[in-house]
Amino acid sequence: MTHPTPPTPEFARQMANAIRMLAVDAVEKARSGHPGAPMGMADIAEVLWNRHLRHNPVNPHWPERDRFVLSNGHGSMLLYALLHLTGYNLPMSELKNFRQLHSQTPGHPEVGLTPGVETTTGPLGQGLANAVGMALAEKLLASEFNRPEHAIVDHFTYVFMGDGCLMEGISHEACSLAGTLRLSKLVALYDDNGISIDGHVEAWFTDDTPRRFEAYGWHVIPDVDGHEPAAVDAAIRAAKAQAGQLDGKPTLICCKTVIGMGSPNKAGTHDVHGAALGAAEVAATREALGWSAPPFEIPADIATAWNAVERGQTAEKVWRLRFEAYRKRYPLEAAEFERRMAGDLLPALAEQLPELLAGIAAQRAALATRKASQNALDVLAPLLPEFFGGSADLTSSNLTNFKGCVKAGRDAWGNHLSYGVREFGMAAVMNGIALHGGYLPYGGTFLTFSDYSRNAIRMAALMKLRVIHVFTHDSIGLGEDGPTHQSVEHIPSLRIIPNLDVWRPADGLETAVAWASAVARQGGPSALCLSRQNVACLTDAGMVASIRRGGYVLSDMAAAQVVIVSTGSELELAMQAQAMLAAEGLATRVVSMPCTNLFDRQTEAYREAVLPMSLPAVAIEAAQPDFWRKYVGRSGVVVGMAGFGESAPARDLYSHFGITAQRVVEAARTLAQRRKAGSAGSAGSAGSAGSAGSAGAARAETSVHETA
Ligand SMILES: Cc1ncc(C[n+]2csc(CCOP(=O)(O)OP(=O)(O)O)c2C)c(N)n1
Repeated sequence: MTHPTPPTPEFARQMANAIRMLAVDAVEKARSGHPGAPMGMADIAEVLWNRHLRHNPVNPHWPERDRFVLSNGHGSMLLYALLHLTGYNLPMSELKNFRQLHSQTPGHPEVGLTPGVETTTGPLGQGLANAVGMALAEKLLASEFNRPEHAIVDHFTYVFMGDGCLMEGISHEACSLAGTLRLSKLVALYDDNGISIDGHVEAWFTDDTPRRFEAYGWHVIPDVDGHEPAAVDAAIRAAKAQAGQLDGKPTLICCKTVIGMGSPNKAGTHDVHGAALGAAEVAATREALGWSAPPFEIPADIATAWNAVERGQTAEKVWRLRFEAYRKRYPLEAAEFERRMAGDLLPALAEQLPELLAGIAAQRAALATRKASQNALDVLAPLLPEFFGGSADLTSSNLTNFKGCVKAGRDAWGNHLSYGVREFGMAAVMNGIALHGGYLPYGGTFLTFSDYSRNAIRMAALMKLRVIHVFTHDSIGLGEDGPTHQSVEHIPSLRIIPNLDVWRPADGLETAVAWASAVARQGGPSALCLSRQNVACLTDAGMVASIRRGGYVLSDMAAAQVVIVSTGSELELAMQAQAMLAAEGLATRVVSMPCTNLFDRQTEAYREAVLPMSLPAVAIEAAQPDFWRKYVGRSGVVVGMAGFGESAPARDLYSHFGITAQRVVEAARTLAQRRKAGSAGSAGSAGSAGSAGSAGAARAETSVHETA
């Protein structure tokens, strides 16, 4: 969508000034925000958005649009100004409402909230990694769906970024991968203004960025004057030319800019990075830019020049014609492309799932849940052509590959990628893939290293992305690798990320249901925490519906006195404890809780039916214990890990740390005795207080039962 007639240099400057003044005035009105980056990048933005970016403001979801990512998300007013000016449904009233409650112009861009925002940015470096994921998705889709003379997928991903994004380690992970994979339709424009929050960056950031990116295998265009539209335009053209080359590379355009360009007294200083200019400086800026329009008013000729609605509609129409020609020739592929971009699942998956799960349940094998996960993948993958799996260099440990999967590489389409040892990069790239559409990304690493990727997991949850994390080696049960690799706090700490479903399945069927639920979940990510070691088979085909509720009664006894709650590899300890207690004459109920987040979304009546307030409870999980207080109460008992693990065989570690059926038995005994004493007391004093009252009395006491 190259603009038919590029504006004159003077008019181009005025178009850029429209961005500058919208940013200045919005930040001034909000008394907070970041005017510096929008003012400094306004000229670059004019060239990219006005002359190159192929987008349709009235259909922000057009699949063939170029993607644009503002990785330096603090410069959000740059994006809001562009969206408003080019004709997205973002009226001036929203710009006036910058950073206010429920506005469409939050402090940092948020996908799903503002039309035209492709990803939520703000945590520096991640937008860049998202862009790598988008460019990867584009490349994969193109090789999967394009046919000779029918290029229905052929668009660019552009990303703006500042010094902050490049200082962040994730930029290394993502850009190194992008270079290796030769993502030649990725174009990064670096706002090289030499300023970050603490001041001039020479004291903390002296990388030779062009050489760094050359070493990654990028095409680098150094020393572009970011205030010289012709130079920026030439650089973008050169970047786009890469796409047509056999050995094309991603492009980095290094633009020298002045932060806060246009502000006579603050340009080039860190004062303009993240604070309103102040009334006097705003007036001086207006004067210096020759901008006489009042705040939030755009002169008609400039507004008209910016408006991209007609061009966008034409571009989409041209593509739709191309797509219809493709449909005529390749009707199945066209339908599949539409389904994939819509994110719908194949109807056959839902139809065949019950039978597939029954087949898995019938196997009744004692397997590590990581292996059960691979088995589930083998079964599900033929019905999920959108699967795009991977691992951060642990494929043979995470078992994220499946029968018939194809290794993705630089020159070849595939549906399983070795991301290399780049956990954070992998997680943020997966977010970019999900945002682009067309694939359902999942990736594996050891659960302990979820800390490396944590902020990208959080961003997936915030963005409501369907991304699946496969976290294996989920406890001391991994054994000899020792405490560096043994998760203790990770499961509970992941559970508290809003909108993340954390599964810790106990056996093959629970693992398969976890996969099916994660795949069907449209509004957020899931994490599957899986064992390295073998676990017993405890469920049967009749339990599928229960497992789907996240928590359920696995084994009940008449007149149960105590509930034993557990997850994952410890569920068999709970079952052993139940048998041992039964032998003593103490009846218990075992509750399996593979996904607490999902259980919490069930009705109160269901939750009460599974975990009655009237019964004392013991929880057992080889993890930090505090999380379980919300289910067992203050008077309940949690058998868990209070500190780090040790290096030893798993069996020795379980007994050393007291993660044993015996501990559960002791705890249950104590609770049952207390309950008995409590109900005798309450019956004596209150007559008909009943079991709920006695449970209340039992829960008033605290019994902490943790391992040393
Ligand atoms: C991961 C992360 N760390 C810290 C911040 C806070 N922060 C916002 S902007 C910024 C400085 C960025 O400098 P630069 O990219 O050069 O932006 P400019 O000053 O050019 O606007 C920092 C540290 C953040 N948003 N994300």
